[in-house]
Formats: sequence, structure tokens, C-alpha cells
Amino acid sequence: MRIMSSSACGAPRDFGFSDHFSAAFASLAGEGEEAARVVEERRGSYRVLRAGSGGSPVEEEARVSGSFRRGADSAAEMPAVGDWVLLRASAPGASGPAMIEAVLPRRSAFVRKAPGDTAHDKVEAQVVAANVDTAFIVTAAGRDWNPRRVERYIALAAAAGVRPLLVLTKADLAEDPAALLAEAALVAGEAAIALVCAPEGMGLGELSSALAPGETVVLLGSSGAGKSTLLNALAGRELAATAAVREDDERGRHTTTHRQLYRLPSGALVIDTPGMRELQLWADEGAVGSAFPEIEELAERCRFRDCRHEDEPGCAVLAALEGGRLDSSRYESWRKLVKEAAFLRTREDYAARDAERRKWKSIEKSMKPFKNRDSRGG
Ligand SMILES: Nc1nc2c(ncn2[C@@H]2O[C@H](COP(=O)(O)OP(=O)(O)OP(=O)(O)O)[C@@H](O)[C@H]2O)c(=O)[nH]1
Ligand SMILES: [Mg+2]
Ligand SMILES: [Zn+2]
Repeated sequence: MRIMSSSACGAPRDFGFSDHFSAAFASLAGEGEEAARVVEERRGSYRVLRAGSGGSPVEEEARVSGSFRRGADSAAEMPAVGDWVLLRASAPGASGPAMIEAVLPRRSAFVRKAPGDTAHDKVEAQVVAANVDTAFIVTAAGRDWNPRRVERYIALAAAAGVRPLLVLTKADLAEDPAALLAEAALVAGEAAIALVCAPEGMGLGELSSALAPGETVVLLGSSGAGKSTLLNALAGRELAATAAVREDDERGRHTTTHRQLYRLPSGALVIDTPGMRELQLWADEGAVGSAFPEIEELAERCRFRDCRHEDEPGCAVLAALEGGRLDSSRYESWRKLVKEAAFLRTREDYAARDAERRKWKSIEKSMKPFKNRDSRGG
């Protein structure tokens, strides 16, 4: 096992290689394996960044090794942008990509339900970004504004163990910025809110607390919300392509097509992502609850500890709702998301059990030849 010297650590540190990962690396890395961070992913092919010989960062192509692929039980275990991985360089003189042998334990993972998955018996998690400190929930003033979608993102962030920050873009298009901010405050829960106009550099200072050197931020939001424009404004140069939204409905054109991690001159790391077409919840009821702190606070005063806030006597949530102290659309939204999370949990249990069953089946199968030989007494 090789422990990285502090000089070799220079480049990984610049990419968020904190003590957490350095400890994991020290205990897990095998001979000839280096730590590298996944900076780009396109359909099973990765680009990773590692420390070069002189300590300067080297970016290269990588693939997962055969043994890694065979050992992975689900899509969520595959490397994702932001992951720290154990990398084995291609043999000296040999061409071909380096091999990813393992993913270091994640500190956080932004997970969503894989899109287009309507089968009743299968639910797959997809890791959108790993080892993220803050999620910028990017939403534009105008027709992109959708408080219900923001609540979903905030629940997802809570489930990921990631701090959410609501970024309202296109401030110049807001008819009534004060009203927009007030509406945002209603759904932001404990998340901070920033109103920005990236092309003019307005409001960017409010994001600086999340952009300290070595901190990782992921940009999430629908296509055309202005994620890549924000990235470029923060970087001070054009790192990612942007394109005008459609005139008729203000929707984006899915300009960004893959997830990629960039390093800002300030030393912060920003993951730009493609706009999501559908945002399905991958959160438990606890994470949903934390997106609705006002309901959680009221719930403490319900008569029954396991109150569902539906029709129970002495329910403080229902009382606040009737008294107009709790916004009814917030209550409805909370109910909907809790139901969704509960439904997903039953599906998830099923999927987990099914995966386990299949695993044992294949182990049994591979043991059969030996068993048969035994029974023949050979
Ligand atoms: N008026 C105005 N336009 C903006 C602002 N920010 C971004 N835009 C424009 O919005 C359009 C879409 O911006 P992008 O940055 O490409 O959006 P995106 O979120 O990256 O979209 P995808 O990559 O498709 O997910 C571009 O034409 C930007 O110039 C803003 O603050 N004000
Ligand atoms: Mg983009
Ligand atoms: Zn109650």
C-alpha cells in the first residue's frame, strides 16, 4: 500500500481530496492504485483527474475494470461525477484507458429515480453527483418558476445529505422580484435564497459562502434555467456552452448533455448537469419532512406522537391549516410527497429483496458443477 506524500497530494487536494478521502484511500488502496476524481461521465466512459508526477493535475480517460463491473449490484454503485476512485494506470507502454478499481465511500450522493422507469417491479437509483457539499437549485424567474418542483429538489437534497441553496436566476426578467422572493421563502425551508442575474454578475456574491476552495457544488434545475450561464459567470470565462430558450414556452434546448466537474479560479468545484426532464423523488419520509420544517415544528404539538395529520383529534397541523397559519398548498404538497416516499419505500424493499434473490441464484448456479461432481463422488 502506498500513502500519498503531501507533495503528491497537491493536485487531489485542489480537487476536494479532504482528510475523509485521504483516510479512506490509505486504508483501501492496493499496490499501484492512485486516487483520482471523476470529472466527466458519458455513457460508461469516464474522465478522471489525478496527481501527475510533479504534482500537477493530469486528466485522462478511464473505464471501470471487469472485476469492478461484476461486483457492482446496481447502477448506483457505478462511479459518478464527483466520486473519488482508485485508479490503476494502463501498463507502461500499453495504450488504452486507466482502470477504475473501486469507488471510495461517498460523503454524500445526489440520487434520483432513474427516468423513464415505469415498470411496476423495478426501481433504480441513479447517482447524479457524488461528494457534493451544496446543491444550487437553479430556477429562473418567469415560466420556469415552480414552487412544487423546488420542494422536490429540497427533499432530494435532504436525502442526499447535501445543503440546498435556492438560486433564482434571470432576476432581470422578474416582474416583481420582491413577490418572487416572498414566494420562494415559503418553499425554501431552511435553504438560503439568492436572486441573481448571471450575465450581469448581479447577486453572485451571495453564493460565495458555498464556493470556498475545495468545496463542491452541483447545479440542478430544468433545461434553460441558466445553470451553465451561472457556471461561466462564476468562472469568469466560457467553460460550458449555453443556448437561448425557446421563444414560445421559455423551455431550454437541453444544451448541456453530460455531467461535468469544473474547477473555478477561486478553487471551488462546480458540477454542471443537463436539465432534468422529470424529477422523481428518491427520498424517505424523513427527508421529505425536513423540506417542510414548519410542518415538523407544528407536529411536535400533535396529541399523538405518530399523528399522520390527516384526521386525528388534537392534530396541531390540521388546526394550523384551519386557522390559516399553515399554507394549504404547502400542506397538500407535503402530503403528496410523503405518500410518494412511502410508496417508493415499499418498491425499494421489493427491489432490494429481488436483487438479493438474483444474486444468490447466480451464486448457486456457479456452484452447481462442484455440487454435481460431489454427488457423483468425484
Ligand atoms: N435574461 C437573462 N437570460 C439569462 C440569464 N441567465 C441565463 N440566461 C439565458 O438563458 C438561456 C439558457 O441558459 P443556459 O445556461 O444554457 O441554461 P442551462 O440551465 O444550462 O440549460 P441546459 O444546459 O439545457 O440544462 C441562455 O440564452 C442564457 O443566456 C439571466 O440572468 N437573464
Ligand atoms: Mg447547461
Ligand atoms: Zn398531527
